[in-house]
Amino acid sequence: MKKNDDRDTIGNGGELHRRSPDGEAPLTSNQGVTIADDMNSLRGGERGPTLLEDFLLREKITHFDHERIPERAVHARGYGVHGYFESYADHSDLTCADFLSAEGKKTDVFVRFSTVAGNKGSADLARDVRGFAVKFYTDAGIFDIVGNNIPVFFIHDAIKFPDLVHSVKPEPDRAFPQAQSAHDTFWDFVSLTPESAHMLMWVMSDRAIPRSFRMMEGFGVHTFRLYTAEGDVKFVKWHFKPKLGTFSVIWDEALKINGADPDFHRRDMWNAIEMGDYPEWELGVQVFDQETADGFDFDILDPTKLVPEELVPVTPLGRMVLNRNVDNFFDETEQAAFCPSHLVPGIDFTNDPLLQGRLFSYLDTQLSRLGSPNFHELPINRPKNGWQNLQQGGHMRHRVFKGRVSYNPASLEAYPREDNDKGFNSVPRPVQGEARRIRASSMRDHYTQARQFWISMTKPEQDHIVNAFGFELGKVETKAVRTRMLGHLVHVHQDLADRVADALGMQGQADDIEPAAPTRTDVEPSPALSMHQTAPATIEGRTIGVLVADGVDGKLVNAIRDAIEDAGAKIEIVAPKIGGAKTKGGNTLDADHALAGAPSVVFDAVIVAPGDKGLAALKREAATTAWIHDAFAHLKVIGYIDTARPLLDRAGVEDDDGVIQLDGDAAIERFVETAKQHRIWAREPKLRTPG
Ligand code: HDE
Repeated sequence: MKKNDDRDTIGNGGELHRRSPDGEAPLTSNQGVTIADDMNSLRGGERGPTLLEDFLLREKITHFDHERIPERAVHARGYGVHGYFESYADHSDLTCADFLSAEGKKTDVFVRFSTVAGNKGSADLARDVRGFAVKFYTDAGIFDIVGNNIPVFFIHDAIKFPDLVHSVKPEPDRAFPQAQSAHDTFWDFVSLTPESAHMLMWVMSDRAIPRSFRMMEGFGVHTFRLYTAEGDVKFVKWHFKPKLGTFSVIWDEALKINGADPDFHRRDMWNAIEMGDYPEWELGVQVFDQETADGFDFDILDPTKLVPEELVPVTPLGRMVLNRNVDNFFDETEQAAFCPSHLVPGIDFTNDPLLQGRLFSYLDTQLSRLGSPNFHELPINRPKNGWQNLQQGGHMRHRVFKGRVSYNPASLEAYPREDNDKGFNSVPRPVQGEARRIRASSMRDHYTQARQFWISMTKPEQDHIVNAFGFELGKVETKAVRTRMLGHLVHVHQDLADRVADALGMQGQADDIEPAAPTRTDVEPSPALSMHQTAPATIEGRTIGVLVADGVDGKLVNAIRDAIEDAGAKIEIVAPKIGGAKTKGGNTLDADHALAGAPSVVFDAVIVAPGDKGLAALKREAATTAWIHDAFAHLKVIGYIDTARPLLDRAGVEDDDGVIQLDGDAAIERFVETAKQHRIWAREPKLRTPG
């Protein structure tokens, strides 16, 4: 796929400039003065001092000095892409939101995926929640869903957010660890904040180490309202479901990917879009009314709770396709300003106390980050349907408004007027009660849904949760924090608590913690929460690494390539050197990677198909053994040719359903079919002691 280079605007009517379209434009200063010499500053004498009068030097350096803006306080590391949303139908029975008003109606979107804790330069595969922020440029104004890939959150109340974030960020005295929750302050905070129990289950699960942004669900988290033109109001939860399914990597793999390719997720997204393999999600809502909400045994305003899909299924509304990379990371992604308060008619908030705080926070943070109340004038933030009002002034005003009137009411000249019919109207709702700092008694049960999450997991998913708690708490130096945390896990599920205690070697040391409300033990498992139980059998969007060396059978590689591409995946060739390998027939097979630069962790499944000539050289490399061993340990499907078997033996590979000798077309087909299982879970107990 070739990028569409004919566009002359950045998304929103901002001009898109090639720096010199015909290669002939002169280099100028910011004031348009042509520059004669951009290599030498103005000096008093050949070896003399630089002169202050050199305005060109000062302009260039000053601009450079101010290149950075404050990174986001949270979600600093992120990656943005453009696309569109297409409504499946006229959904006016549910909402009068314009972008959902007709079948096939398309609305441009800009989506930014992010990690939460790490700084802008941190690695992509940190164990963390992923931000999933979508800006819809609707014909009725900007609508932002600023969500996550996990449907619940750590805390009930916005007032705790700075504390949560301070606790997970690098500790203030030592400034480490970076992008990690595995340290004392985080676990100290959450172990003193019982409402975080449910979220901790998700964060300790493999959901927190996604395989790809393309393979993550997105959730609006809070309950919102949709209303129709007739005033019919419903509650909703937003869901984005990825077409490729929801998949994750394994923790040991995540650690190694961070070293091998800290940009793994952003590279994956960039490459998929450049190849025309556009990521897609279905946007849907769980819809329910007040009466249904009243029947739940949790409060729909509580952001630490989800509505199980078995109780209220997701109604599909449309699809979101991401099909264009940004032209400039800073201008678009870095300057994108998402705010949960960006709402359009047809949608409204609820009293979720976390959401209420967010409605203040995001606008405020944009003022500090982008430095001006005019951030909406930046091309990436500008509503595509236009905007006009009576506000004026402020740093970096772009638009020039004419006329005398910047107030309302006015009679001196025409000016933009309110429209009560089409305009945004809040859903009328009673508000009463005493002003008090109080937590709703309906939000006291912290453990029941955490327990439901645990009992909904498959055995390998449970094992990984135990291992993650073991890893994280194992990094906590303060023993009292570990025992306190174990005390909470007892209320989630005794098995979980026992197994984590065992993983830590701290059996019987859980603190006795009095729960605010007892855990309900009658909840049913919710299979929708399990990635394994909902995984589609597919290798679409995946990358298979093929390790080759001189003497490789070119025909075999072509047959492998065809079979894998037919299944919607791609192969990448790994050779001892980047120059590629000589085939049996004497041609050169180009390599995508040199072995030293592409450990098997960056692939979804692997094939070992060296030629006779290169076999000895491969055998000598420790990297070969590590490549194969890791693929095996990460439960990947391994295809190999007969002569490569000694390499597999040396790497400790034992035969199982996922180790396949490629001795013909049928075997290649079997490789593809087996790879669709994603991992060979049955292999895991042989390789890792579940906690
Ligand atoms: Fe955020 N959050 N948040 N958050 N959040 C920010 O806004 C905040 C919360 C989320 O790609 C900040 O522009 C408060 C929940 C995403 O640009 C900041 C509270 C959810 C992004 C902020 C929360 C999110 C942010 C930092 C508790 C999931 C990245 C920079 C009341 C529903 C958006 C910025 C992007 C970013 C505040 C809790 C999602 C500081 C006060 C819950 C995806 O304003």
